[in-house]
Formats: sequence, structure tokens, C-alpha cells
Amino acid sequence: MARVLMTGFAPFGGEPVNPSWQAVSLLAARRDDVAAVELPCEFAASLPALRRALGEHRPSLVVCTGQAGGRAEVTPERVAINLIDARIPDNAGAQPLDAPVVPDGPAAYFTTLPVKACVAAIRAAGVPASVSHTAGTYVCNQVFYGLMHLLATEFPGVRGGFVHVPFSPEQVAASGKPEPSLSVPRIADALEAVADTASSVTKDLPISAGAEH
Ligand code: PCA
Repeated sequence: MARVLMTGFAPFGGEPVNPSWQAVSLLAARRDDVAAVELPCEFAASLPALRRALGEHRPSLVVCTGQAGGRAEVTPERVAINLIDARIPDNAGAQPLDAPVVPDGPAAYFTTLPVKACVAAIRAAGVPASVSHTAGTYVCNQVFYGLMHLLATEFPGVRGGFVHVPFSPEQVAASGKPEPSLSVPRIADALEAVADTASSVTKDLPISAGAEH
């Protein structure tokens, strides 16, 4: 049984690929201890798929990932909020506004990954990274919040969190828009650093990784 469950997302928003899934599947091909599962970019289906994957793989560590087009770095997320406010419809055409992920759930969950140590390890692997303090209000935040709620209520002792990744160069080349990008193998290197760091480090580094805005 794999120790680390990693998820990536299906393509959405008109993109032909999603680098989060491409990188996660590449890493799982490299590592026997990593299981990869693709989640649908659909509000109704993403959390049932995640719950199935948790039951099937019984991991000790879960790292969900998603594409954050426009970001220049790999960004471990610090906080998931109990809010859905979709800017665009999901892949099933649903566009919920101002809805909770879990009715009556806590306002937010913090990641249980050592995000500062993860950022340091990703940078040491030669990949740009920083801590992010918002995972947005779309399907990624829903999955991040739903993951932390599932772990808190049904999978005690399992640690988890979420990492957003930039567009790949192929996506940016196809769109012609001047946006930052990172190659899928380098994103996989970053996710490998996250898996290794989160597996071995339980207390995060006391270094500054905050933001003024
Ligand atoms: N990114 C979107 C949803 C799926 C994905 O890869 C997000 O950041 O919410």
C-alpha cells in the first residue's frame, strides 16, 4: 500500500491539460510509495472521489494539488476556508455562489503539512516556491477544506494539505499569453520534495514566510 496519496485535477477552464495531474502521475511513476488519483473539476463529484481514494489507499499523508494559472511559483497552501464562490462554471456546468463546503463546519482549517519546511525543500531542489495564504474559492479550496474536514473527522492521525502549481510552458505557448510557467518534471520534483519533507518533518521551521497582502 502506498504511504502517500497525491491527487491532481482534470483539465478545466478550456485548458487541454492540467499540470497538477500531469506532475502527480509522473511522480507516482517514479515512486512506489506514492499513489496518484485524478479528481474531477466538479463541485459535486470531487469530494466523493477524494473520499473513495482515501478509503482505498489508506495513506498516512495526503497532498492534493491543483493548477493556479498566473502563479509563478509552486505554492503550498496554508489555510482552507469553508466557502465556495465559483468565478466560472465547473466541468459539470455548476457555478455555486456563497455556499459552504461543509454546512456548519468550522470557518477554516489550517494545513497539517509543514509548509515553510516544504517551501525550503522545494527551493533547495531548484524550483521557485512560496507559502500561499489563499487557495481561492473554487474547486481546489473545496477539495482542500473537504480533505482537512475528512482527516479531522474520519481519518485521525493522517496529515494533509494542498499545493497549487503554475501553468506548464506548453499551456502558455499554446495560449500565447505572457504568463509564468514551470515544466511538469520540475513541478514533479517540487511535489517530491513536499512528500519527502512532510513525511519526515512534523514541526515546521520557525522562519518568516508571511505576506503583507
Ligand atoms: N485548479 C482549480 C480547480 C482545479 C484546478 O486544478 C482551483 O484552483 O480551484
